Amino acid sequence: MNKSILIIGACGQIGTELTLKLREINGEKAVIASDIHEGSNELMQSGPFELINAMDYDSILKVVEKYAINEVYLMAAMLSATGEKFPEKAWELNMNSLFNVLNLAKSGKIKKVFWPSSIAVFGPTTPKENTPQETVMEPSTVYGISKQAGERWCEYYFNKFGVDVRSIRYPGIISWKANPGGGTTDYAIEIFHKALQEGKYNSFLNKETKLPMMYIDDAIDATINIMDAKPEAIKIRSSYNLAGMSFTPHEVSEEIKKTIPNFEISYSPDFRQKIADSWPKSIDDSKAREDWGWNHKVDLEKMTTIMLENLSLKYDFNY
Ligand code: VAH
Repeated sequence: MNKSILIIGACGQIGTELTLKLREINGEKAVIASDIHEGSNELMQSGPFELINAMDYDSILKVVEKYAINEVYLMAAMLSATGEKFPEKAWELNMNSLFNVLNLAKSGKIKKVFWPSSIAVFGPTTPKENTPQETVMEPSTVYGISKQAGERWCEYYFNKFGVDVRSIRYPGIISWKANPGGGTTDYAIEIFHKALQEGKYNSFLNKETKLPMMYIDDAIDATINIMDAKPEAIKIRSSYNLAGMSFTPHEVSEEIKKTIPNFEISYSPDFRQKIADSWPKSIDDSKAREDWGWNHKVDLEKMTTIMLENLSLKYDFNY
């Protein structure tokens, strides 16, 4: 069957680069980007775009029917930090958008769904090192609660209605093309921009806050790999643990100093410190590796090089 793909939330940090990659693979006409507002010039010029409110079933259905969509990547969500400022809105967006897409699949209007979960499903009582696929999950953020609930609904729709929905628990995602939006791990992106713009960064997480992270290319590869896997390979229909690397603000600042020796970091933890403290330090993603061949490629050193090289072009910075 020829793929006709709809990406909801295509203008976000992951959605932008996922759209570009899927268009590279499948051709621009096969991939419809959508969001509640228009996106970057690069995204808007790369292929078809539709305005969709992810909470409005009819606005999604209209585009699904217009393009005979058979696969949906639902990338729209309110992330952890913003979700703590607007808890009801976060719950509404994160849950209603998921129900809309699961119900489209249940009715047979689409064949396959990707929905991102997050390591935010884990909470303060979860083992912090090498967090297992199955363990205690008592999330303490609205974002984490919505992702935990969403995982249960994905598994329910698969078991009850045969909906082919696949999911990954993303760690913090690092990228330079599209700005992040309201996450707790965003410090790991901001630090590179500030290092080049100002030579210093005041981190909103403290020095030793170790969190699971991943470079965007690995996250996009994992997303496409799990969607291309044979159905029988997907043995977990809630969501798969996924990990790339784990590091602290101190460790990433030391890596930056190898290129920008005078870079200075300071620490002023804010409300996001409590969120970060509730999350794991490292993740056991052996199930994803066993079931559908996941393997990350980018480590802290390589990620730092990529980020500084690309952002120095953007800021015209010679180091
Ligand atoms: C956030 N970037 O910080 C997201 C992510 C694991 C963190 O889900 O909210």
